Amino acid sequence: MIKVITYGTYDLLHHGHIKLLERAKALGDYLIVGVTADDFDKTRGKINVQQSLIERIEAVKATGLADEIIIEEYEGQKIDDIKKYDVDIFTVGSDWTGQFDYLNEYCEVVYLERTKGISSSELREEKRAIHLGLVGNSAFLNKVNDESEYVNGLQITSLCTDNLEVMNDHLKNIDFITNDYSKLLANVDAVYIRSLPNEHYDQIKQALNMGKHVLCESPLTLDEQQNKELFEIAKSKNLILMEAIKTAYATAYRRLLLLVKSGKIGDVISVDATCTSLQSRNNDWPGIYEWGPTALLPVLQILGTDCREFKIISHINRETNRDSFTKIDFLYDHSVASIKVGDGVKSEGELIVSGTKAYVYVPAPWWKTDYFEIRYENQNDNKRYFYQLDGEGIRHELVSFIKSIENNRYLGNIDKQISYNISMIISTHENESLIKKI
Ligand code: C2G
Repeated sequence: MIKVITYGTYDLLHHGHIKLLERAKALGDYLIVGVTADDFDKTRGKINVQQSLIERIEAVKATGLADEIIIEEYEGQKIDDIKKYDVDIFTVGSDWTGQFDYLNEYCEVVYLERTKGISSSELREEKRAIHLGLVGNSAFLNKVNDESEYVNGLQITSLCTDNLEVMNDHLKNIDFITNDYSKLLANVDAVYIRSLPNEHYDQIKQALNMGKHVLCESPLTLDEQQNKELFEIAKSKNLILMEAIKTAYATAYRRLLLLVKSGKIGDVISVDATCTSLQSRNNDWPGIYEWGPTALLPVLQILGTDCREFKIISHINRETNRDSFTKIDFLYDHSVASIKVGDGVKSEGELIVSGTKAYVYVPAPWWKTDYFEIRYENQNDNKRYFYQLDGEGIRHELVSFIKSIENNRYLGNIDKQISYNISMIISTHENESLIKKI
């Protein structure tokens, strides 16, 4: 019996895939199809896959062409599988010609002509792309525009800014540039807002009232009630309002949250997050805006939004009269937390989650990490985790926003309660009588 094996994502199964499977089957007597796992696809840069692994497996099964279906989960698995299943022939489409010649050491390698004129990514693009407008004066918009290139179903068509000189040529060449926010809104399906936090509420509200979906940098508002009001408006209009904190979309950060919540380190007693920088150019806004939401994220996502009390201490820069360093200590029923954020002060940007069995250590810059450790009393038990992160999480955040719009339901990684809490804590910082100054 000649055993053949082939692999693929098989997203939105189409006739190109089926013709490949038919010809693969014809090469032997028994066909094994390896369908790629979501994580493996992400690791190899396929971040726009529309269907779940189960849906993709079911679609391949329904063709009746596969005698066996396995899941491809890691780099190099093909060699393991060829040995494990005693495979005679490995085959794949000609778009991969040469990429798998190394498998000749284990079995025959056959590249089958790829079917022209059809691909999963074209099918994903076929749905009219969502037209996104960028709003703000920060050079960060250049990064968002560049990251959008990796996202199927999204097209950045417009820019609303008063600061064109910080935008790169790529951004300067988009279809529509204005400094009139209403004109931009008339031109797009959705907006990404990275303006000053005290502008967010009005800009989000105006966008929602014009029927536009909103992705806005955190804090969404400087007032908890306004935050709740905006989510109510979005809900009533069946629109997506999503808070942008790119860390929430970094795979390593997501995985460490899941491990902590699964009890891997025992009961969590303390969460300590530090984020600092010297290079922020926003000298006209409080330092806590720069890093506060990011540093708050693990505290609120691990310990919750119902702390008993919290205390804010800020170092005020006498020249700029703005906070260059803020420490917030939290007291929960059975745990504590502390964040240190500096915009004008440098410190070690690490995240430590302390537990009764072990602790999570994320080295600086933890907020865009691809790596973390779980450390035990006996160092031999320490475990290290690595999850590739391309684009600091921005492209994954954009994919999540687009998928939420396409599926007409919120699929983001930051729940509303967290968003409310960030606004509440930041607004407390605004109230000078409630904070201590050094
Ligand atoms: N294919 C084809 N014609 C197309 C599209 C795809 O012959 N128009 C083939 C691909 O060459 C591949 C299989 O169908 O052999 C599945 O394609 P994808 O789902 O796009 O997956 P891909 O990432 O190309 O799979 O490690 C090997 C990869 O997993 C191959």
